[in-house]
Amino acid sequence: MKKFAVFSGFLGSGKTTAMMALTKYYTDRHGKAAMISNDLGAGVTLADYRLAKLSGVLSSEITDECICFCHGVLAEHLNRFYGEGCDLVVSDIPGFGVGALEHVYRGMSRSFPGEFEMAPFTVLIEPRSVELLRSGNDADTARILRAQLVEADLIVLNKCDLISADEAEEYRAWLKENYPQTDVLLISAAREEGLEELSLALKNGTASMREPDLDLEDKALGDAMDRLTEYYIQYHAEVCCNTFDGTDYLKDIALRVQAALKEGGFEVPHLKLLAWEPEGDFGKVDLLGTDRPVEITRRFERPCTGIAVVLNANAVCPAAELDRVMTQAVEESSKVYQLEIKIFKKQCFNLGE
Ligand SMILES: Nc1nc2c(ncn2[C@@H]2O[C@H](COP(=O)(O)OP(=O)(O)OP(=O)(O)O)[C@@H](O)[C@H]2O)c(=O)[nH]1
Ligand SMILES: [Mg+2]
Repeated sequence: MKKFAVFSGFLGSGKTTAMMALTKYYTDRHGKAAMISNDLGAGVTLADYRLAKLSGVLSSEITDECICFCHGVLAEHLNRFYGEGCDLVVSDIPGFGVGALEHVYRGMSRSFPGEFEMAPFTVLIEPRSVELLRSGNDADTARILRAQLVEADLIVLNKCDLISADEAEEYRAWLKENYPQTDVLLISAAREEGLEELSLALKNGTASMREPDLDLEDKALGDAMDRLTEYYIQYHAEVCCNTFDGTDYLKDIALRVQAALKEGGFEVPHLKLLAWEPEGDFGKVDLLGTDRPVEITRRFERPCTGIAVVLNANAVCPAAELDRVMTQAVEESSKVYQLEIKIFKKQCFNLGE
């Protein structure tokens, strides 16, 4: 079997966490699986792929292009995994993933007829996004969420650990009623719950290859995408004496970025802060909005002396301003923690430019 599925969903909905959990679970119980991390950035290794590697998940990365437009490269990655005995490969998609059915599912079927078996097009959503939709909100985020869900073959409500079982069922019923073409599964990727149902849905299901009524020219949707700025930095940080708490250091940077963006009236749907020691110990901190608490996703197990750091941000903020905020936060935190830093790579670009 050469099964392939795309995981779409809003920034921070848990695609990477779910792909990592599923890949491990599926490999343990159903057959070998792998994941592809698809993010934008020129020739760099981004946080999600590094996280998958540090977590021991079979994975690869496509960074220079969206899988919508590089079918040959995607096919190479898929064939390598299938050649290694994988039955299932899942990939995420950068930006908001809107249009993936046409560009990836039908596109791959046209480029490589009959070669890959398409599993249901899977869209992840988290409870607070369902709440936003239920409120009838018409802001950018709600428009993007609706455009994503209309395309879905399978909706996965993630982060169910954050709500009660009754609420989860209520949300499922609402999603089912509003998107009757799909199945709706409940999972908690972080707690590795609901993965059997998800495995079976991907293993046994096939993509509908529908052509939903999707207005890709929707100006508001395009404008919303254009407002997003991506930031990437990779550097090395070494303490001058003794050791330091790598997790607290990442958290300190996140708090500074959060405060500065909030003060400027900007938003940050997802800031990822990942750092690791040469022996493999690592820490990860996430920020999912200026109004939400900084989350410690994984703590370093030991005190740090020298770490490699990758920070990725998606923000609704002009590129120059985001660059300034991020650079200042890194400099200030590094000073407080008495770290000498050496920057290897930095990129900041607006998706609309
Ligand atoms: N409580 C809870 N948190 C989760 C769950 N899944 C993911 N998260 C957290 O949500 C945040 C974002 O998760 P990611 O997997 O990075 O989300 P993503 O969709 O890949 O984000 P982008 O790559 O920015 O699009 C991280 O802090 C995760 O730890 C879950 O099931 N429950
Ligand atoms: Mg991700």
